[in-house]
Amino acid sequence: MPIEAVLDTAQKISSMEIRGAGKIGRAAAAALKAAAEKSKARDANALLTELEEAGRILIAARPTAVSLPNAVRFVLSRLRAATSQEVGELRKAAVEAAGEFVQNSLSAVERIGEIGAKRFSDGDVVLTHCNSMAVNAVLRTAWRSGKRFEVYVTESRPRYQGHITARQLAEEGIPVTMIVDSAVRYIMKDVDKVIVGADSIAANGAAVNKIGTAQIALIAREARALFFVAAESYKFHPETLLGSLVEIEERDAREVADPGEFEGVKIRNPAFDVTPPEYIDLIITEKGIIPPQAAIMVIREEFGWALSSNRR
Ligand code: RUB
Repeated sequence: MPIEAVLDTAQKISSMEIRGAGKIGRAAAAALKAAAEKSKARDANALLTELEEAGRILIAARPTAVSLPNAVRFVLSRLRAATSQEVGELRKAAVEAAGEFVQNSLSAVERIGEIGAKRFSDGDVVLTHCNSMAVNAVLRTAWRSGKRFEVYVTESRPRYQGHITARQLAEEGIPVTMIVDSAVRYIMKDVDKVIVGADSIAANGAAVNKIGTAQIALIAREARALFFVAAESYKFHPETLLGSLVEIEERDAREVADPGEFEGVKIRNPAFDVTPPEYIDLIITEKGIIPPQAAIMVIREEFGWALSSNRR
């Protein structure tokens, strides 16, 4: 029986109380840790079965951010690889793996901040979309290192995650201007660099991120502004190497408008879109800066073990 912490985390992920790909992955790892700690399983098999069930519940909470299944995979693979069949040992392995995922993930965000900050200069006009911890780490690190630039932030309808970004950057002292999403092309002539986060990076280097990202990339290309994606390596999607497509979440229409006020009108609410690699100048990962074409190498390096066996 899945424990409270797992159901609670899954609910918070699907309602977006916990949101943003990195946070979703860390929350899933923390929920597995709680599940392992509180489990009453008497043998190793029973514990593994319980945690696999918990993993399935967590993964089903939201479909697009691969950080979620990658976090679950990280913890469960450690259990499956454990040589000991002693339940206490296995529980310990799960708790340690979950803690490690969270720690690695937070360090990756900081490292992306350090690496990405070098790509920003005094006088830059930057634009970002939605709310990404990786992007904020880059801009924060650049600002704290003394670089002076300004940032345009889109509102990011329908959930207005841009409001969060605008407040966070303003708190840091960075000059911020907020615009409606549809003002991007009007503003782009003044913008030097666009930086966004990612929920998934496909094997061909395409970046899946908040709805609207792909059209911002198109506009940036037209205006010859650089387009950067900041993404930890657990945002790279292993199954895309084997032909799977990244599932794009369609959320409740009521996030867009009250359907009751629009009789005879269908309302759609796709939450993410896909920016093709041709529109991406570089991807900033914690391992370094790569062109989108190198995504396949990251996937092979990070997840080759999972792809070449059935220990997923
Ligand atoms: C959030 C979003 C973010 C990425 C990266 O979408 O698209 O750009 O998740 O964020 P939502 P981070 O608000 O629907 O979850 O860098 O924090 O992982």
